[in-house]
Amino acid sequence: MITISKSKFKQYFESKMYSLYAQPISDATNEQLLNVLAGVLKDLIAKKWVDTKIDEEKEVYYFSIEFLLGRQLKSNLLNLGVEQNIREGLEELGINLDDLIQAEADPALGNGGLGRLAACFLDSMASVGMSGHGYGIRYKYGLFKQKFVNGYQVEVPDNWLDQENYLWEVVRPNKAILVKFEGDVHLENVDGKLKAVHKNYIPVMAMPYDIPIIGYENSCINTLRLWKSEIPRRDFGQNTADARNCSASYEEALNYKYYTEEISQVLYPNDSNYAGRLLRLKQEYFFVSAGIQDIYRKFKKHKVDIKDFSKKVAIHINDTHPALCIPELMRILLDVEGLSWDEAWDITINSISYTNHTIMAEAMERWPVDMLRTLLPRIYMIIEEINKRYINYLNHKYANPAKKIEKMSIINNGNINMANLCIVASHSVNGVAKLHTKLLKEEVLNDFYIDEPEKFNNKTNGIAHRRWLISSNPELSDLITDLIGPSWKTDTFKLKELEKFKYDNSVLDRLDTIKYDNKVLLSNFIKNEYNIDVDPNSIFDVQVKRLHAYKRQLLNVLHIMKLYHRILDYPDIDIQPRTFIFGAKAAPGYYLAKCIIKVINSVADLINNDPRVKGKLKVVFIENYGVSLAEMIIPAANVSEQISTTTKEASGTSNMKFMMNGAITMATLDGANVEICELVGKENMFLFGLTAEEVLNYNKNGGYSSIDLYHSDLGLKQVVDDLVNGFIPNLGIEGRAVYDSLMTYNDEYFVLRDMHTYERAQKKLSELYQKKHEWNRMSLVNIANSGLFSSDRTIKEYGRDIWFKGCERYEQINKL
Ligand code: NBG
Repeated sequence: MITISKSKFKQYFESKMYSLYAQPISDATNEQLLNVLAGVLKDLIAKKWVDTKIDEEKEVYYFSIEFLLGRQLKSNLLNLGVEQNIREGLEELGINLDDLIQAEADPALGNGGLGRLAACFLDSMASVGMSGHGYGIRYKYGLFKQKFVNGYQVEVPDNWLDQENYLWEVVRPNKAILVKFEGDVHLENVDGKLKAVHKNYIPVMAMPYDIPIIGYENSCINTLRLWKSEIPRRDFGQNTADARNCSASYEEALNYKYYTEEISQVLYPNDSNYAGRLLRLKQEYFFVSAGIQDIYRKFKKHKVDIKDFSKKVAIHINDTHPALCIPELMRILLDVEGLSWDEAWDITINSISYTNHTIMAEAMERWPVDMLRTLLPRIYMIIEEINKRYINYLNHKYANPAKKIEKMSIINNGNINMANLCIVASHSVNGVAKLHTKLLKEEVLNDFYIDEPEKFNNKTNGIAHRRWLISSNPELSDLITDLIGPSWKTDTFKLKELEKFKYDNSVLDRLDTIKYDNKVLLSNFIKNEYNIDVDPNSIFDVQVKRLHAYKRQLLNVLHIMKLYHRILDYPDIDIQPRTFIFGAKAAPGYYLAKCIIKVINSVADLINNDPRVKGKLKVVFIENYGVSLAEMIIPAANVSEQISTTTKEASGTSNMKFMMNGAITMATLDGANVEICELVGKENMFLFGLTAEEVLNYNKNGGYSSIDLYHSDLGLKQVVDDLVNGFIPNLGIEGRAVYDSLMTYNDEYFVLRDMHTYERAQKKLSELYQKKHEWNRMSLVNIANSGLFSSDRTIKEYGRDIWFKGCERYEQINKL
């Protein structure tokens, strides 16, 4: 929280314009105005930022290969509590703040839920006043921009740094760090002790770029430190005597430059999928090594005994991508500090905690031993030793250890299993929603759970309600404050008080008007971008998330086809008009996902241009879904489609955002939909589909035949056949590929199996929408019960149960 008067602000703004651009305000472009505004804000927070860095009793470091930040200006203004004065000050200078908000680049340094969760966590750590910082990579190119050409996804590079520097970052060359790749490692006798000596390595410089993370109306400003890879500068003050000479010839120098810069060049566009590529491994070690060395350097300044490291430092591994934190910390403790293995191991375990984000086998990281050993020889030695000792432990503990070793060892069949490494070497393993954690304990990680049950815990995900409600849905936020006062903004459990207005029709009507206004805004956007007319009175039924077979956008579109056939068969049928809205990027190499995009676009073309539909159905696929679009789409949704195959979606987080904005959830009992259901009750959402037990049972024992189902249900057969019989124009081999996934490959994700109950639930929904007050009552109940999903709650639980457990600050965090 800072205070600044309008006149002071204008003064600062003008002088910043002169110092940065030597020109009057009237000559400036929006980009320049934005730079100037960010410059003024950075000046205003500078002192507080430095002060926050004065160390707390214990600090949290959150390592994540993705941070999907979204635009920062609006959220920074909100958190600093200065939006009003700055808006008015700018207005007096003839500048519209909203234009500047829109002009900001949206840094897409993440794929989906995992990266966005990391960004919400940063916001919450600062907002609850926790000293918690992020470490990641400053990718030159973020997630690709998506365009549709003839209904196909085309990927365009996301050159978000076209201005060289990011608005909010501060580069700190004096904090650069050397990261070593390849080379040879020998154990040498140095001063009577066996030490690892790394020679002939390739040095890469990690340059830190810091972004301030501003807490909500408090004085806490944390840091997200993103590393950029560079060729070491000549004045780089590290001892590089053992480094390989990579620049002997001109050509070698060029190759070397490429080798170093390539590392932070581009974000892997994969979601919930294991890339398995050397460059990815380089990225992982690059930011982990830089981060751990950075923490160690800071720690040494305090002159605290190294044995108390874990009392000062909590290191969190967001999924397995930063798993090399473990051997890297061991390396420093062994090779730099000279500790014994047992001492180093104790410190490492006590410092490190790990979150698992998926149970899907294709997302599990397994690095080939040869690849890792060549790229990171010392790190490999350490992993090998961890594995050796762990197998030893299993051998002693179990009467029949062979089976255990097969499943639990870290190195197996020439691969290093990164999840196993994380579990063995951390003091806490958590899942991200109740069902997910249960599946980890009882299925996927059952052997580990039996071995060390106390390590396992659940932390149901959350979202930054400041961005996803206060900022992106100001009308709703004002209504809530009108009704129950402002305290919900810092304590979202207070939203519960809204329930007392359940039967107040005037409140329900206001809710309805707000939703309508948001729908108008989205309709205007759709009209401008795609020249499609959508009726804001129709149900806005939304599915926005990455495109993945398990998320079942296919189920949604097949159901749309069913509705379409019904309208064709019964032209006078009275059905509630609906606008189906999709937003989804497919990983560039994920063929089936790209085919599904083509199917949805072709169906949209067919339906939107058929006069017989008479506007009862519209299908809109919004291109390039990302954080900024989500901020507009979610507040305008009536229906939130959360229809993954049960057991497959670890949590989901858009489900929480929709709920908080008053959408009703159409859901399988998967991920955090389970918690939503516990909160609002079955009667305030629409449930369908196989249960987790049924899915597990099919997976284990078989017994499902999509072909049998197809032959026994004519309506189902019709829409499946549409994929290949020419009924949908402009659909060629993509329709066939999707058809095959259902028929030839026995419908792995039970799309056809769940169609019947889905359809029934959709019909019920459609009928209910016509009863305005009942619908809005459900909407209100959803908002009122969404308080649990603030990521402030999630972060406090991490603090209480994982990061600050057993230390003095624990008590404090408990009270937050
Ligand atoms: C994703 C899950 C989501 C979950 C987010 C955040 C990965 C590996 N996992 O269900 O699929 O909401 O993580 O926890 O990206």
